[in-house]
Amino acid sequence: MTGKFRFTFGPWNIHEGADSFGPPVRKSIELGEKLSMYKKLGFDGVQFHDDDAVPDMNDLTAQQIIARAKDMRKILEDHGLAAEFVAPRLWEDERGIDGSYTSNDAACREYAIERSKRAIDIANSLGTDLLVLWLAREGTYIRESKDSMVSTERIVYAINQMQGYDPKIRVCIEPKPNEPMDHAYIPTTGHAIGLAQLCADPARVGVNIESAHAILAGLDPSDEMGYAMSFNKLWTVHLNDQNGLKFDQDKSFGSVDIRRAFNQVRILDKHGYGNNGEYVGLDVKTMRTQKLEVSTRHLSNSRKVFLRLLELSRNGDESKIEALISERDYEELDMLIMDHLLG
Ligand code: XUL
Ligand code: MN
Repeated sequence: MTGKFRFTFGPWNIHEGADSFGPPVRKSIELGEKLSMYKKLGFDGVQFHDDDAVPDMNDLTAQQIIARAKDMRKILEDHGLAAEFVAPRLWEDERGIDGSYTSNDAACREYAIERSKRAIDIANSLGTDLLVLWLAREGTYIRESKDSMVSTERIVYAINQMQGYDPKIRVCIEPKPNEPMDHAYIPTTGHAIGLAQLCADPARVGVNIESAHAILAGLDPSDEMGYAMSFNKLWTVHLNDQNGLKFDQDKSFGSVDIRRAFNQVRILDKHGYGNNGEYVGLDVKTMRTQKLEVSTRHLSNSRKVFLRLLELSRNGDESKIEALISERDYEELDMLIMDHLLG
């Protein structure tokens, strides 16, 4: 338990508050202004969608995209920030309506792979080898619309194309069981790690575990993290919280279940997460009710909660814990943890 943690978030985590039922409620903040907030909020790195870094990239040539990404790298350096990863945003384009890599339309599948290659170019230009794939629409609303075996093969094919395009790129799948789709094809960490074994270079496929996504799958995020770490495949995380099985809430870390958050911090710290350069990423959204002036508080709050839980985790009475485990006195262990968390 020695690691020092570095934190990241994506610019989409400072947002205007629009939801499925209502318009934006806060004015947009330009990327440049957002970047100037990172250090003040306690963050060292930026998570990017490809078009966060290079807007309107579908209208640009590959060379123009690389040039603009290099300009962005300079801006990051001026702010003392690093790029953690780039994620191709495939789900907003009309060619992604029925999925991207698993679309039934070959031209749409081809677009998705080409766009992913451009995202790899952006990652290289920004100085990161990490590509996150949130497989947003790779799933179905009705079972009969796609074949799950063919879809699995198509996702593998797409990842193989990326691995062939860049022999260094690491592809990091962010599993999520539903939303926007009824059922997604890669809903859990286990699915992502299983899929890695089918790829051309399994060692370059890992996972990004989002707390809320694991909870939506009915799973415990800390167990998912431990599972991924046992394969050396936890390359980033999206810490947040989620109040039960409903829409993806992206609530501040620990704001629903502090003990569940404690266990995520504990498993990460216990097994040296961060020692190979992994960042602690957040994927949190402020409440729609919040005024502009305080619409970044969820970020600094989540980081603060992580660090306070880290202190609690490191100050735990480990020998007492060990003794209670060996006596199989889990009721007392339960109370020991509760006392520790309640202070
Ligand atoms: C979607 C989600 C995304 C990814 C990045 O639920 O979590 O924000 O993290 O594309
Ligand atoms: Mn996420």
